[in-house]
Amino acid sequence: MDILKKKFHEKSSALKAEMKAFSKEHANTIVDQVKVSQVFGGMRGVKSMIWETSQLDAQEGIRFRGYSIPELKEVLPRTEGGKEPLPEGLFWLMLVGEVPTQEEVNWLSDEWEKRATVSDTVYKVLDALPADTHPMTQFVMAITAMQGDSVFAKQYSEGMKKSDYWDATYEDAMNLIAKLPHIAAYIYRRTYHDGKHIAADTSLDWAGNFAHMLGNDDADFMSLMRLYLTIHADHEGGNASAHTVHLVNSTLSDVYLSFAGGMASLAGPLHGLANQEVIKWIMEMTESLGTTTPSDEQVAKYINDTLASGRVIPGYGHAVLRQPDPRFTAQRVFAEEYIQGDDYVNIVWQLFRIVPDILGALGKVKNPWPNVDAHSGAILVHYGLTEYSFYTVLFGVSRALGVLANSCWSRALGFPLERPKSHTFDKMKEIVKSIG
Ligand code: HAX
Repeated sequence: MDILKKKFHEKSSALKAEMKAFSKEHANTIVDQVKVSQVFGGMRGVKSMIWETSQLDAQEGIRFRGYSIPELKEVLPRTEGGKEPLPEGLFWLMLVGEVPTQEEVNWLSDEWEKRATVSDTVYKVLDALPADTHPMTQFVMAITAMQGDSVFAKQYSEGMKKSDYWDATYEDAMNLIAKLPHIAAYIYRRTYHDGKHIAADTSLDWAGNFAHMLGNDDADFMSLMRLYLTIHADHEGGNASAHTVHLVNSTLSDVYLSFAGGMASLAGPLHGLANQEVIKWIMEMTESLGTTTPSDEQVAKYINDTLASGRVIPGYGHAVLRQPDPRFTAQRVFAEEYIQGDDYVNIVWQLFRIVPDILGALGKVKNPWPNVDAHSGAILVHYGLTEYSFYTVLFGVSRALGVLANSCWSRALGFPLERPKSHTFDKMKEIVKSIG
């Protein structure tokens, strides 16, 4: 058994026993009450799930196993001389709740490299698609096409015991994470670079090699990828992509099918697709204004025109957060350190000064502040990754770390099939009337 799997087994076995006793002892304790507004309002805030790897606070933002993003940047291992954390370290932290050593992170980089071979059939599936197929559609199809490799599905069909589910899920999660950068880079190169693929550089870490296979060996771009793939990894369990993976996986669908479902969810413009929408909207603005250095008045008018046309301002607002997203701030800090005098980056900061007051004045937007997607596009464009239809795939590669660590936990803890209750409107009226 490998070192991470052994550690995970020890930790999860102990927690399973503790949770079992806790949920038995407190089975009837009420932790939440659901209002009609929540039933009709997308279940906002309903407490109904255990998610060990991260916790979101409306004011403070995300903490991964108790660590904020600035703290992660301090404690997680980096490459030699590097300033950004390695996503391998975050996966280790999320999976076993301990900050790994440099040696452990190096082991994980090597382990993922060993598991990274993607079968030719998957590439053939991608090659059969029209080149203009949206990269997220390609991503979902490639992940689904890999499902035949699932250790869980194979062992289940051979009569696997419940107590072994965690083990097969761990194997699938590790294999899938290892392969994702290869799949994503393949999609990028076939879609935008005439299928001129770039072989992996096995001396690099997971994110560094991803940057290399995308076609950018710039040291700062590699640093960006390490930060990007760390901060997008997890945002507790209720967000649409994480919750989709959790729901699908609760039926004992393996992680390939579950993760494909989650990626379909991430591909929506109210969720992960917002990262492409933000830069698209900014580029449309600069084009329509005829300048990449617009005045505050011009920007404010463009924002108001967007709202008047019945559209949302992409990159702003959040279902849980009520402050600027620390993932936005982390990208801003990166841009301040690495990038000078970039018009698109400056527009992102200009929007940060202007949008919140305008959204706040509408009186209905609960969070007028920027979310994670408000910043990423401008930085990617700075490093030459201008093909914004690809941006949500980058988000998806990162999101695998959190949601697949959670799939391991769900199977180790023996979580049941998820099945909330729905009602017809008539039934809901009846319930409300009976309560009075
Ligand atoms: N621009 C204009 N109107 C907005 C808005 C925005 N950025 N954010 C919220 N609103 C509107 C809502 O559309 C809603 O209007 P109606 O009552 O007319 O339907 C009203 O304000 C109340 O919404 P809310 O309670 O503040 O927000 P929700 O929890 O319902 O929705 C969203 C949260 C993120 C979906 C929303 O803020 C939004 O559409 N933002 C723009 C898209 C975006 O950036 N999405 C990415 C979110 C982060 C993420 O998941 N990244 O992957």
